[in-house]
Amino acid sequence: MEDTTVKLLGTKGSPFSHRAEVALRLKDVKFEFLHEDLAHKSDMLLRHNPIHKKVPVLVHGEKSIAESLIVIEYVDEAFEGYNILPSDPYERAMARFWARFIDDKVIPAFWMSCWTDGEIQKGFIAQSKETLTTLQRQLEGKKFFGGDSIGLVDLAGCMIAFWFAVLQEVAGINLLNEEDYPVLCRWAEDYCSVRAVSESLPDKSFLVAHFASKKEKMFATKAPLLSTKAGRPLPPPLKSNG
Ligand SMILES: N[C@@H](CCC(=O)N[C@@H](CS)C(=O)NCC(=O)O)C(=O)O
Repeated sequence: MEDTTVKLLGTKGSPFSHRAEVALRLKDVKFEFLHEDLAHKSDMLLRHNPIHKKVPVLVHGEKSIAESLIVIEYVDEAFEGYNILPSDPYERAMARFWARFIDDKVIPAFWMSCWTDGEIQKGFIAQSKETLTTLQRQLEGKKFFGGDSIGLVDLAGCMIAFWFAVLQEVAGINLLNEEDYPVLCRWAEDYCSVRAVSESLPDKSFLVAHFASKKEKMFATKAPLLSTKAGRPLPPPLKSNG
């Protein structure tokens, strides 16, 4: 008999794992969440994602699918029920465009705004404001990026909805706020109150502690500098042991 079990290799603190988890919950797919310790990656993770060695990885029977946006699309196509992507080809293309915009522009600019300082930080903050303003415009007249219910772009934006507040608290910046981005902030609340989402969110205090310790380690290392202040290291890529 064909193996059709579904396993998700992830970490609770990872926004990328969260994307995959929400997709499975929206589709009502029964799955087993296998928690990865990214400091000691399991053989299973290395076997199923030998290229990137990152979470999430969806293991569906004998098949493994890596990269969160691809996992979401796979889940949407492989299982019946809730539609995560729109059925109209143009709308699907647009959803993919904005999901990529979040990964390629919004997240990197915000991330670097958190972990740099001086003139370099100013540059990233300006970029971050621009990308958040552009994204906010996409929400005009809509409850979610997907319309009345959440879809690909909302899942792609989960880090903005939940993780950004934690990151800016730890980094001591105030980029995403009610005054400048009322529509995005309202969306973030609506997104986090969807059941499939709230069931998949990590504990906020756990995340604060996690990123605070990461920040401490980051600034204690002698990594290459990306700072106008001597002694500040270049931040490592987003990684979570959560
Ligand atoms: N582009 C990937 C990013 C995944 C990612 O960065 N995962 C982090 C956890 S948040 C990870 O596994 N890091 C392990 C490492 O970099 O070694 C996706 O969308 O799935």
